[in-house]
Amino acid sequence: MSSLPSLDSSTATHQQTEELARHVAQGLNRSPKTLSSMYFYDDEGSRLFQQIMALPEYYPTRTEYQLLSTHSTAIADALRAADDTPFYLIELGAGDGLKTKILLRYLLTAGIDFSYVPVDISPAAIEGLEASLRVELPNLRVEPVITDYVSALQLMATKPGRKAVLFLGSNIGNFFPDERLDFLRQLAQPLSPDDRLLIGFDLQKDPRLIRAAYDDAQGVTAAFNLNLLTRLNRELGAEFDLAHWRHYTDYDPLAGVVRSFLVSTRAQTVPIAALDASFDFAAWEIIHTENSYKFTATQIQNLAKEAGFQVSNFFTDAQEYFADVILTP
Ligand code: AVI
Repeated sequence: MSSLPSLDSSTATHQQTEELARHVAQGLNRSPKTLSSMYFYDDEGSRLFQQIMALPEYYPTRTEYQLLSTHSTAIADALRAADDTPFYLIELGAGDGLKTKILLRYLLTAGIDFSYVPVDISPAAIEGLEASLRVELPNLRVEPVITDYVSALQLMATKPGRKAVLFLGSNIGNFFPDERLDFLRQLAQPLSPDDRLLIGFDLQKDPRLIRAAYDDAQGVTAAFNLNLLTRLNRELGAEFDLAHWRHYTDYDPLAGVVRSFLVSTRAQTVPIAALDASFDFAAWEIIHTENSYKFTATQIQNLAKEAGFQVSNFFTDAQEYFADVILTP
């Protein structure tokens, strides 16, 4: 099997900085001001997210881990081809691959012929994952790609052969509803009827439990949110003074979404050198930085249908906190 084309990291970095600058200029000129959670994941943000996933309040990761452990045989069997055609197991937003290793181990032990293609925007995350796979699963064929989801989708279209795509961890919840549908439709395009898509969805549950997961007692989620400003300071020459910004989050059970904000604790003006501009913030003005949508089973069914998929398997945990759903184009 051929490798995916590798990206030149210096070009990618330059392009990414320009994209970031464009995004920040747009977002901070809106009302209310916004910045996309896509930019949380520099190396420090990815490191903080690893810590979030181990927090007592952050139930999604351990729930999905248990779910995948419990149903590993059924899930792996639903992902592989009935006639055992070799396939690419492509993971969007692979991170540390902790949960995926459950499936990888099962597929390797069963002697299934596949290559693992982890895709992540963070070079450090991919390097760490590759290093751990070399030690833990030395026989696994790995073809890592450092890029964002959109480029990954374009790369995927160039891949011949059968594909099983993983999109775990409720990353789908971070899209706005229209972007989510658009993304799933784009994802459906390069897939053939024999391919599979496994998506993780965080389910609607006790609002207090959801809220706590995004406002942990140790303040790791706050550091994760505030790190976005540190990134803008470093990459765009911004002058955010973190002493005057706060993390705030809330769950809206009507809309089924956790919204996270950075709150300006006083009136301030922040210069951003790369934009040759300054931005004014009133006292207690917010920057909306993240949406984390939570779903019902019916919403998942409807979304899949609208995007051109059928739900072929719906796996959930005993408490019905989380669902891993296998979709067929
Ligand atoms: C990556 N994503 C699914 C996480 C979530 O739960 O929305 C990101 C996160 N933000 C705050 N905590 C975790």
